[in-house]
Amino acid sequence: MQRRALITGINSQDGAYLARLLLEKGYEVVGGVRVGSQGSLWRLAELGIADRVRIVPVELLEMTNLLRTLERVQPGEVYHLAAQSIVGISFEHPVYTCDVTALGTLRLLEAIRTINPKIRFYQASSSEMFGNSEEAPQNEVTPFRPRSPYAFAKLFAHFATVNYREASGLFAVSGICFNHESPLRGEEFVTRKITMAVARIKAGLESELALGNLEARRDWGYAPEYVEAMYRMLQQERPDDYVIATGETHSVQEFVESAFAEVGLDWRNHVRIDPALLRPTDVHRLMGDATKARERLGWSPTVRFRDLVRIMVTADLKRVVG
Ligand code: NDP
Ligand code: GDR
Repeated sequence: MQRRALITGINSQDGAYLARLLLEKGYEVVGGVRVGSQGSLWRLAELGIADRVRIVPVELLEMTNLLRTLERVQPGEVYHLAAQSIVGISFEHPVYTCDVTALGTLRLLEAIRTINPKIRFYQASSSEMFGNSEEAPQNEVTPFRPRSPYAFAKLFAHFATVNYREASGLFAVSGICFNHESPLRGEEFVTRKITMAVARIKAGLESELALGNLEARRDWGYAPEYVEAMYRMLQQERPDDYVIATGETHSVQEFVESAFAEVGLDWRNHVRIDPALLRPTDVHRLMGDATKARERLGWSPTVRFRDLVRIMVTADLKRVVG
């Protein structure tokens, strides 16, 4: 029988790559889009799969909608990617962020327990939960020190997932993913903001890029590889939690330098620091240890930092210049 997966947040970067992966594996893919979504299905269209995904309404703020959707779709697997995922915005909208990202996950877990506790559940947890960790690299047993409403909302969702696994016996896994990027990354996030600006500056359409904290360090991987790990987590015999990361850390400034260098420009002539883009509390340095994923899931990343920058700059140049 054909396997059926429901992806919440099908409009997301990860939703698009995961949908493509699952279609390649022969799944029927059902994608959740929230009511009044501001996004569109452009990412699915760009991957050429928009007409192969069935779209259903998924609104994390609405419990009855989640119950009805699960009842109608009857998925074997739920990949829960939908969230208010923009860290900076979460400081301005902490209650909304927690309603969507923390309580939304709890509503979905509760809906699964009610409709069909056999459904396998993937929670999109985040390296932001580590915050300013004193340990590096961070792995599955590193203590969490969240530094934003987004991070503490994700921490709630993470522990809800763990508890539904332990208390209700759900096959519920939490993938603690470090930053992963691609040409489908939203421009709200720093990497894509940079590569899009580099392309536009190279094309002579603009000359300046305003950024906040250049010193923050992140462990940046390539999104198509990360969705493979999500899939593998749900195919295991037993549910568990996994860190997904490259093990390398680079500063925002290094990303800027590399991206401008790709097109033969000196970043110092174009980048301006805008204090309004600094966060009240930021995470200084993240670097993940994905040993468990390598050993148990057979997962390890191949796209490294320079490759990632090149892939993203090349794609944005093509978009802008043609
Ligand atoms: P995006 O930011 O690209 O997309 C978030 C998705 O959530 C969008 O489809 C959005 O819909 C949807 N959404 C927002 N609010 C609601 C709501 N109330 N009800 C239903 N859907 C809603 O996500 P990414 O692809 O970057 O990430 C996927 C998931 O993984 C997110 O949960 C993110 O927090 C998490 N994560 C991401 C990492 C990364 O580096 N990319 C790393 C670690 C975790 P709309 O289009 O309508 O806005
Ligand atoms: P992050 O990603 O907060 O790690 O969350 P983001 O790209 O937004 O920021 C990374 C670092 O860059 C600094 N920065 C800027 N960030 C943005 N967005 N815009 C700027 O102009 C800018 N200038 C500097 C930030 O201060 C920060 O230190 C992402 C999201 O996908 C989350 O949903 C996910 O959980 C984590 O990655 C892992």
